Order: sequence, then C-alpha cells, then structure tokens
Amino acid sequence: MPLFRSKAEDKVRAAGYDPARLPPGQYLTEKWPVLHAGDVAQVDVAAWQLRLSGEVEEEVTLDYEQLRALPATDITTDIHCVTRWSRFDAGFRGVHWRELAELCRPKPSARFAIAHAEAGYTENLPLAALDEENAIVAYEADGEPLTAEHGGPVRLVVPSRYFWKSAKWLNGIELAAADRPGFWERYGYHNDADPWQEERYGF
Ligand SMILES: Nc1nc2c(c(=O)[nH]1)N[C@H]1C(S)=C(S)[C@@H](COP(=O)(O)O)O[C@H]1N2
Ligand SMILES: [Mo]
Repeated sequence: MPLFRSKAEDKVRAAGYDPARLPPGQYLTEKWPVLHAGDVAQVDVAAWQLRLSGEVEEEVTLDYEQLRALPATDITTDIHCVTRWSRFDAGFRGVHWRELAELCRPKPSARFAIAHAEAGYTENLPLAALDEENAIVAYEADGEPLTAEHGGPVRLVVPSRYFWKSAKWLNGIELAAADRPGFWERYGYHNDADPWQEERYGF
C-alpha cells in the first residue's frame, strides 16, 4: 500500500497537481471512466421529469426546460470512484439544491435525501450533503450536455462522497425523515462514503 501510494502521488505531481488532492488509496486518471450497474439508460429528454417528493410542503415535478430555466451553478471539482480512480477538475453545470428547495420547501422533518434514477437505482445522502456548495443536479459536463453514458440528460453530482452516490439518469429526489440504504449500500458499500476517510465498504 505505501508503494502504491507513493507511485500514485508521483503521477499526480508529474501531471502538475498537488498530491494532497489525492485521497488515500486512489490514483489519478486523465480519462473519464464510465461505470454503472446494468445498461446505459436511454432517456428521452422531451419526456424526462424530476420529481421532488417525500418530506416536502409542495410536491414538484420539473421537466427539462423548467430545470434549465432555473439559475445555473458551475462547479469545477475532483471526483473519486471507489474502484480507486480519481479525476481532477471535472466541470459540471446544473442546478443547486437551494433552487429546488425553494420550490418544494423541505419540511423540518426532512433529514435525508434519496436520489431516484432509471431502473430503480437509488442513492441515499444526508440532506446536508446535497446542500454543499459544490453539489448539483447536473445537465452539463465540461461544457457539453451530459452524454447518456455519463448519466444524461440529468445526474446528481456530490463530490464530497465516493462517486457511486452521484446517481446517473436522475429522475427524483425524495426527502425522508429516516435514512434508507441505496443500491450500492445494500451491497455492503459504506453508508457515508467519504473518500478522505476511505469509507469504501462496511457501515
Ligand atoms: N443510475 C446509476 N447511477 C450511478 C451508478 C449506477 O450504477 N446507476 N453507478 C455509480 C458509480 S459506482 C459511479 S463511479 C459513477 C460513475 O459515473 P461515470 O460513469 O459518469 O464516471 O456513477 C454512479 N451513478
Ligand atoms: Mo463507482
């Protein structure tokens, strides 16, 4: 492990980045790998909807045009997959949770967010994680509309957690009073998924 670590750090340094940006056990990739369970979802943008439900004062359904009409947030962020690749300075554009919260008005009981995606995929997060400055509901990556393989038309991006929490082909955000394990958590992945703590597997 120490050997792997120093080699990975050397590569980061050689690429001109501060090695402190690499979480433990990760290596830098210049490419953007495609990773998911099952098939790439083919989502028709014209029919796509995002449903905000659960512990909200107002159930809200947005279509793609309505999402794009909301104030946009641009982020440049590092992303970390539990399979150990990290990608630096990934650019995303989308809508911050605060804009969506204004529409659905979370109840005081709302403490967790369950992201819903195509084919029944779900991911769970504390609502506070969704509210972080660089977490967004994204529709562009690196200046281009999100491709289907990377979760287009719309995906979640929550960079503070391993990337499995960032649901591709997002179609709903459900607020909940109690936490509920998502797709990968039910397979034994860590509930909190902080790459800096190496919360890969186990609770
Ligand atoms: N709907 C859905 N979203 C998903 C997944 C999935 O299987 N289904 N896999 C997750 C995992 S494990 C990772 S690492 C990232 C990968 O995103 P990328 O293919 O754009 O790199 O998507 C996450 N979001
Ligand atoms: Mo992943």
